[in-house]
Amino acid sequence: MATLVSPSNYSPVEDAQTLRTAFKGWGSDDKTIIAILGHRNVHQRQEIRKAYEEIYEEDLIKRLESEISGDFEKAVYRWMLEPADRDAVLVNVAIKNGSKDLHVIAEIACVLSAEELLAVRRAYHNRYKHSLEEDVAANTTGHLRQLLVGLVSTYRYEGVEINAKLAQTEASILHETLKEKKGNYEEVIRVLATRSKTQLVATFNRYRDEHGISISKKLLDQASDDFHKVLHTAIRCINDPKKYYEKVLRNAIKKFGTDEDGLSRVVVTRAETDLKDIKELYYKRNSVHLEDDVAKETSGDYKKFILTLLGKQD
Ligand SMILES: [Ca+2]
Repeated sequence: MATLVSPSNYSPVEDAQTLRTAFKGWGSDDKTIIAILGHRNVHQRQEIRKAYEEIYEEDLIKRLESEISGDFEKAVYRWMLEPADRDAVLVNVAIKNGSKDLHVIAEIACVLSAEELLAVRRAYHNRYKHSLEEDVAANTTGHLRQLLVGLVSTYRYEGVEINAKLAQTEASILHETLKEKKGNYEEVIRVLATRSKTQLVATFNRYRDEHGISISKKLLDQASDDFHKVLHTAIRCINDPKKYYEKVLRNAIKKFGTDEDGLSRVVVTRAETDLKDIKELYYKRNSVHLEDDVAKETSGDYKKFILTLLGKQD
């Protein structure tokens, strides 16, 4: 379930006018910006953007970028984009950041449905005039490249059928490869980049039943290089995306100085889908409400905006 609270009654023209007033003069009225944009769903935000452009002949997103700054600006910018376009931006930033962010590419490729991932690839073409696959390939090498290109290029079957025999065979392929640590990576990549998620979850369950440890825990022990880190992320995102996101939030908040990029990414991308469930998982795991931890670790307009997307009523 979503955390976003948006009204059924709203006027894109009035919102555009109120925003324009909030931009007037030196600085901007950030409280008003948050009160409006933090309470509008993806369709409403696009309508406001359109109305604003028609009335003022100015791109609302560009204006926002010039009015606000820092983590607040970054989060609002991402929030204003349509989901596929936003993911294209997130993947592009991750490609540029390289090693420390490659897991974000795997996250987006493995959480999205086949159609959603296809939409991200289209959005990426429009925005960057390259294919996502070629940019990923140009910035990585070896097995890591094969794995990432495989994950972003896939169009997975989404049926619920499970082939138990295949799950058994492929669980042993995973086991053998991870055991050797220099084994048959092509086979592991083939399995992860082509099978349906339902089939893969059956394979991961089979692995756990046979070896008494989940494959993601097993990988954690050896997730020392980029290849294994990306593999770990891919498996966790296919297995249980909400649990994965809970961990991303936990790490972002617990990190000294807070990882605002990680925090914003999860909140902005999940606020309209399953952030409420992720929040509940967070509470179960940490015995603290996510809002309380976020309030403690962030400040200013950024804090207000993130808390608004988390569904906190002012
Ligand atoms: Ca201004």
